[in-house]
Amino acid sequence: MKNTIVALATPTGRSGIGVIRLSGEGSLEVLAKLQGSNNKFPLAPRRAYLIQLFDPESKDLIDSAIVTFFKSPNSFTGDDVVELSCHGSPVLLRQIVDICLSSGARLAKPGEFTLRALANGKIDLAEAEAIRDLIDAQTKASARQAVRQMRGELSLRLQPLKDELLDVIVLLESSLEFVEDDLPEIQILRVKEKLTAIAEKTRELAETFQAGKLIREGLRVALVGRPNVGKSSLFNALLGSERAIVTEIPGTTRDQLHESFTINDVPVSLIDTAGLRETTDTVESIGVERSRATIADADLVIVMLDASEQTSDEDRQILKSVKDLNYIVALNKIDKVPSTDVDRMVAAEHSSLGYLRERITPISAKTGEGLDELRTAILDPFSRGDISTSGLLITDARHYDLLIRTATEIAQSSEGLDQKLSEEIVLVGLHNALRFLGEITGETTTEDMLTRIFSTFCIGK
Ligand SMILES: Nc1nc2c(ncn2[C@@H]2O[C@H](COP(=O)(O)OP(=O)(O)OP(=O)(O)O)[C@@H](O)[C@H]2O)c(=O)[nH]1
Ligand SMILES: [Mg+2]
Repeated sequence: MKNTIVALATPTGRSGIGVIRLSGEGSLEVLAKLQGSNNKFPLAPRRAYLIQLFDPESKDLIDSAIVTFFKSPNSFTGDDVVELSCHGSPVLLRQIVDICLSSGARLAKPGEFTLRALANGKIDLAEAEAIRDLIDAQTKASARQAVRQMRGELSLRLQPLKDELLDVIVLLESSLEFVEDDLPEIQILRVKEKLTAIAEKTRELAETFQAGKLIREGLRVALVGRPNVGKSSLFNALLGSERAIVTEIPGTTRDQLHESFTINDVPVSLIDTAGLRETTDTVESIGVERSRATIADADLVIVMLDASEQTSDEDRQILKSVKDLNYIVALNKIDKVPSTDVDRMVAAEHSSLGYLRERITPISAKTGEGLDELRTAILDPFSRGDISTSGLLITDARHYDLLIRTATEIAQSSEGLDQKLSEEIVLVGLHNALRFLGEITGETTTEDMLTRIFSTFCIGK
């Protein structure tokens, strides 16, 4: 019984139904306590029953719930599992969880249901992480990636790499054991070829992390510029709602506004900042100070200039302050000036500041002109022009790191063969590589590592 865990599987708060999940050998016993004297029939696994739940102390009826029993090992965790779909009242759900606790279950730790599934061999580590990622996904694209990984696609992709690596290891090991002399040159060449191919495939998979990270974590983009250039107008235009206050008075935005939207499946968190200028107004100056901090934190800064006015010292000051950061320039209000002037201005800015022409995007926050180009320009520095989100992507920094380490170990081993290092030394690197690949799926993951990974789960998963 001590190993029976319970948790609310749905979010706290009022809802139509709230699901409480029990896992462990005592799950049915806990359920029996909730049924009280009505506990007459044995539950057949995987069938839904409408069951009345009672407070074991007062014997009061507290709810009617739909109850499903999953018999070990045919459950998510591999244990006996009972799921109670109760009415979604926070008070009621709390009461039922409390009854489960006083009936011998204990509260599940974060991710403990998934950890049990892992421990019982129902899923591997990459699949467990995918469950977390699916639940945390912010966009359809990242949910799609998580589902692919959850269904074992990543593990499947890694298997042939592991098999091929193991082949090479076996070959080298046996030559150590049985061959008197060194491996013949022709065989060394074959081994090297194989290693190069494995390293290349590993690196290829690792490189999808660039797109994977983008769709999972998204970008923090800060809008800056001197007062009144139209930052809040652009903020609203990109969001498609009148979220920020826009007026012709400079210094309108004093506090920061954050909103999120997506560009090509990439979640973008956009921050409208107070205009950057020296000011004696206390409130505005705090806003300006915050803007500076936000800029330092952003993945990308959009510096906005006003095409209907001469570029001022203030503009230059702002451009100077971002010169070491990742930034693009939006030249706003082009609806107010003839297009030849816009071209002239872009060319002038380009030559005077020496930044790339592609970094200046002429737009009108008012008419919407140039906004598509701006969206492209926002992703450009991160995607090198091309992100394909259709294949399987590496979305987890842990996996990326392990793949890169695998590829590096293999490359070094292959060089070792060139330098005629002994097979023993070469083998050390290859064994490391195999271990790194194993860590992705959890075959060779240490207890510490598991604890760290599962601390990123929340309770009830
Ligand atoms: N014609 C034209 N007017 C614009 C455009 N974008 C903004 N404006 C006007 O410029 C003025 C300032 O716009 P805001 O969006 O409030 O400017 P801001 O940069 O947020 O200003 P602060 O918050 O004061 O720093 C408003 O009157 C807007 O209507 C544009 O593309 N074309
Ligand atoms: Mg504003």
